[in-house]
Amino acid sequence: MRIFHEHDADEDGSLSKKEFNLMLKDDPELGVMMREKGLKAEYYELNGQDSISCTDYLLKMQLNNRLVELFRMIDTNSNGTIEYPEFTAALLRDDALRDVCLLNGINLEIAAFRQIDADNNNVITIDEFMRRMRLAPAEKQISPATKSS
Ligand SMILES: [Ca+2]
Ligand SMILES: [Ca+2]
Repeated sequence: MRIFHEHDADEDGSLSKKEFNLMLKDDPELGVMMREKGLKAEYYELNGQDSISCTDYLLKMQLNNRLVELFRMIDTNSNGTIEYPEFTAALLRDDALRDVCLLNGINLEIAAFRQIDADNNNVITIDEFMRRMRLAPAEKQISPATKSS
């Protein structure tokens, strides 16, 4: 990830928000690549971090790869959005979506679809999906037993 290091002015292995945005500006293709992986600069900002390390960034790209794969798997008619029937079908079909929902604190008992469909227009876009899903199985397993409340 050479471009990452090129923008790491103080060479501490991480980029500040400013450096990160400069990197995106300097390399529009990187932005396109991130976009393809459902990763927007805003997601990085939403982390509330002051800087991001190269490792973290690559991990995030990987995590997003998995989420984008999942999104495409749910979107069975490949129109780029998840409609309600696709969502319910995916929940019934296999555990992947169920696991991801539970991992991200989505209550499957109460209108799970609406919890992801942020603007309530009855379709889930990749943006809404990525904003809501911060964790993917195998990246970080949260044991339900650790939550006491
Ligand atoms: Ca669809
Ligand atoms: Ca929506």
